[in-house]
Amino acid sequence: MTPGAADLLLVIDVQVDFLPGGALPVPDGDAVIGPVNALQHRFRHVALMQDWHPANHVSFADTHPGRAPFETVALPYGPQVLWPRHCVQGSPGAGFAPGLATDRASLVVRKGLDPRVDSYSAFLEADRTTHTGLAGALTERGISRVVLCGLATDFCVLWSALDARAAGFDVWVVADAVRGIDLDGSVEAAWARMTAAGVRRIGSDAIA
Ligand code: VGL
Ligand code: ZN
Repeated sequence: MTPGAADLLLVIDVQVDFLPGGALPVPDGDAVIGPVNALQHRFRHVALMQDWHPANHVSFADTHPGRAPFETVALPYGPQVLWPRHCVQGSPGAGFAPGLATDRASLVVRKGLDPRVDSYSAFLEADRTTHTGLAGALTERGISRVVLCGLATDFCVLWSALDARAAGFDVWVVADAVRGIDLDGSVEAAWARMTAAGVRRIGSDAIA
């Protein structure tokens, strides 16, 4: 694939808290930084997503007395996995990973700002009603294909890929430029769901 004017590289949540040593580390998460930087040079359009939560966010285990990280609770919009506190607005952990190139991105979009609603997806919050505005921004720029990379394969990359498909974009995920959290086989399940939805898997060596 040779990226052109209608192709966008969407970099999901390559942030300090998702790297080894961070608050919600994705195993081997720092391994995506090199491939993501290399990919950015091949695209005219690059957007960076940032998980950006208030300190009292509903996805944090410590917002729910007696609950522990990685438990699931029932919220008005459905089941919610509880996470260690991560990516708190303005904190060092919410910053982009050191070494991540950020200078070529024309869009930086933050998600998860509503204290009551999580948003794994770059497009639609977990209430499945509130839009981030990203689809509109891409459509206005003439983007028809979204190529995803970043963290985490089984949460924010998965939901962003599914919602990009639902919004009508052609969607590819760069297999060597993503890493997953993997709760009970969730990485495998994520690939199956993405494939079933028509998301295509590609290696970064096939993008030039
Ligand atoms: C993510 C869990 C909680 C992600 C964000 O970026 O995949 N996962 N918040
Ligand atoms: Zn989060």
